Amino acid sequence: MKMVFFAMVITALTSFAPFSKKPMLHLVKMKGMDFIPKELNVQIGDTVRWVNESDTWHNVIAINKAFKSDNIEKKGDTFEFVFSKPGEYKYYCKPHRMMGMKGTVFVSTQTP
Ligand SMILES: [Cu+2]
Repeated sequence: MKMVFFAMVITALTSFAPFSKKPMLHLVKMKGMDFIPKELNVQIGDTVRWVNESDTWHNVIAINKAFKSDNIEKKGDTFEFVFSKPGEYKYYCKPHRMMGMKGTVFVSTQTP
């Protein structure tokens, strides 16, 4: 009897949850003159955190102007962006763009 009750509670909680999945946090390392990984697949509501793991400064600028970081000065400094719209977000690091420091975040809608 107790088991049935708990099963019902869990079912109720699950069906009233606003999201079909929990938002996730994705990390992109800025190392050398590269974003690692260069391409990333996320879902709406997910956060991407860029982490400076080098001894020079970087920044993160979306070509479609969706986001633009300040200078991410030193090792351990980060920049975060929450993706709320689907699409393809190409971005680059301004001082190292010519050296190929570019990346893309692909944002897909949630599957029900
Ligand atoms: Cu850079």
